[in-house]
Amino acid sequence: MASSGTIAAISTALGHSGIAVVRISGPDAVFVAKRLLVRKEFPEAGRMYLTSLLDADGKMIDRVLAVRFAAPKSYTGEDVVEVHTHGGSLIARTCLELAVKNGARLAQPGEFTLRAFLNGRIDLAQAEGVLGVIQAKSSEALHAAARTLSGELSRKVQKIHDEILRLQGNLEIQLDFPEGEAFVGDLAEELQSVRHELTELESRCRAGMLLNEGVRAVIAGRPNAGKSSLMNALLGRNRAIVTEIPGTTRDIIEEGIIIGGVPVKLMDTAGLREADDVIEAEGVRLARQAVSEGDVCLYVIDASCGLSDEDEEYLAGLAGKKVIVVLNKSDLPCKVNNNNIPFPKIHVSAKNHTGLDDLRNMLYGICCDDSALSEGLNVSVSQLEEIHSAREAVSDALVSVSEDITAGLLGSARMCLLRVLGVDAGDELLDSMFSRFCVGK
Ligand SMILES: Nc1nc2c(ncn2[C@@H]2O[C@H](COP(=O)(O)OP(=O)(O)OP(=O)(O)O)[C@@H](O)[C@H]2O)c(=O)[nH]1
Ligand SMILES: [Mg+2]
Repeated sequence: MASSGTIAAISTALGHSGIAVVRISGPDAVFVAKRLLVRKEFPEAGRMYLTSLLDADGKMIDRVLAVRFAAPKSYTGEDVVEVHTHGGSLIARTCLELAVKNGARLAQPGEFTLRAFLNGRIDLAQAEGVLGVIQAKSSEALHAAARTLSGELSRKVQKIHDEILRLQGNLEIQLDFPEGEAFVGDLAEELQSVRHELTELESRCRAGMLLNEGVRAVIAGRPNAGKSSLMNALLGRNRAIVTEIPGTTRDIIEEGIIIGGVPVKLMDTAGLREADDVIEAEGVRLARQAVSEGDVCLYVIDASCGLSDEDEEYLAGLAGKKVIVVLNKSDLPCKVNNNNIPFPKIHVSAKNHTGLDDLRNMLYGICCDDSALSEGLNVSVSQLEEIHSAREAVSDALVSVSEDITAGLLGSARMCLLRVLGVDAGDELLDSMFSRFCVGK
């Protein structure tokens, strides 16, 4: 993923707003900016100057603030000029067009952050933190991303890497000079401590992943059990249609809620039954698919009718999955014998909104309770896989039968950790990483 020349983009969201920021970065950033602005000099880097933005005919179109950051002390590590126009997509777009007319080119998604990485301002772990901060859906997720952005993950990874390097170095000296001094310290003990650090790091990263990705909770059950009513009650608004006619919901309806900082995607589905109607039958197929792909199933039963044979049959097919059986309509007399149900169960009334807090707590306990949540670190899926592989390699090293195999395993553990930081990252990895960013970041 090569990146050269001077790039420009609108770094704020388009639309009516107080201000909009157009960012220009690269060797000609100052030259380009001078062509658009009345002010022709920026004597002091990092200082904002009030000036005017001129259109192609030299007519003033906005009063703006401009600031220059001199390489290497800028976000990208290059010369950067930011022009802060008044909000409104036309002004910002015109400013961007003028920058392009005067020598800049439009930036690709994430290209400013890519340059920050290529110029050594941040490593790949921190770049993931940048993305995490932008995309955070809860304050817990924001804290996890900020920890990664500030370099906490990078420092931890680097420290473990250096420890492994030292152990590998000692082992290799021993292999090369067997008659020399024996290994200083207990290798097994040191490897166990490294594995412990990697285990702890992996669980913090998994917690960070949970805060970002969240869980998919699929609401399923027989027609008329009250699935859509439960969806609406959990959301606190009437999103899904509720009627007394069985087979009301056809398509899957998705909405997000946050429980304890973890985003939970609720999915209301069509009632499970043998349907003659083609549309309903398709809805039932989608419902079954959603349950099998979801992280947890909230299986709703109309407790005032009792547990049907179909319910029992369906629940039996869910063995091994995370399931909460929601005994709905608890405002009416209950006809369910609780002993027949092989999953955690809870009484609620979607109509009267009772039992919902207990349901949320149970959902959190089953899917989101992670002691590392408050220490979560933001990572990408591939970075988490690398940390996991590093841990596996160290575990294998602990039981390896020969010293050169141990040294080789420690070498691969180190490579995994270096890839988390983006050392020697190839174009493919950088492409997949930075294409997830928005334009202007
Ligand atoms: N008494 C009582 N009635 C409820 C409760 N929850 C839902 N109902 C009623 O049960 C009927 C069906 O509710 P829905 O939420 O549409 O049921 P559903 O499971 O989504 O049904 P389908 O979409 O047809 O599969 C409606 O008449 C609701 O008012 C409850 O807690 N108590
Ligand atoms: Mg429904």
